[in-house]
Amino acid sequence: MRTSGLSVAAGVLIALAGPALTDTPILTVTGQVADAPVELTERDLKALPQHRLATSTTVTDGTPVFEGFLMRDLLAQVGAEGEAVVALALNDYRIEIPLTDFQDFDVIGAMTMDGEPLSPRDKGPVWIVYPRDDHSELQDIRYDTRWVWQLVSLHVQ
Ligand SMILES: Nc1nc2c(c(=O)[nH]1)N[C@H]1C(S)=C(S)[C@@H](COP(=O)(O)O)O[C@H]1N2
Ligand SMILES: [Mo]
Repeated sequence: MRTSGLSVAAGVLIALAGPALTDTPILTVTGQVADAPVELTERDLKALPQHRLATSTTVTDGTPVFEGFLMRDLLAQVGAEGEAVVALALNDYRIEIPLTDFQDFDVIGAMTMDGEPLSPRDKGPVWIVYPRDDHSELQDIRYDTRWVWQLVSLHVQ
């Protein structure tokens, strides 16, 4: 059987485009949003403006560079209205975060660290990251607990 040159070329182009952005939902937003529940895929989250942030963390060495969407952009996109979100992680860890955090600081839903996708095995696919090194008030246990990794859902209330 003869392999089509066209399909080989298409395959090479797809390979060069990098890993496929899966259409599996990875983050759910519930509660006080325009049309709950909102299921977001990696593609949806990557379509938001991407923001880069270098910061030390309490769980990594050095100063990794994180990239992802601004939490306020995500919440605006889904029409969130309320006082806080309850962030829930894969391991059932949950914590309430006041929405003012996302207005006052450029908090991101990080999807890459040092250019590598955050995998669900290690803090991914989404890790809430605060610009800790830029604001001394963020270097506090109250904020450390809001750095939820393996984020699964946000409930707006
Ligand atoms: N998914 C998830 N995120 C989490 C936690 C957790 O248990 N699961 N612990 C939180 C707490 S209590 C703190 S202080 C910071 C740092 O956690 P660690 O110092 O226990 O590693 O991450 C936060 N994010
Ligand atoms: Mo903690």
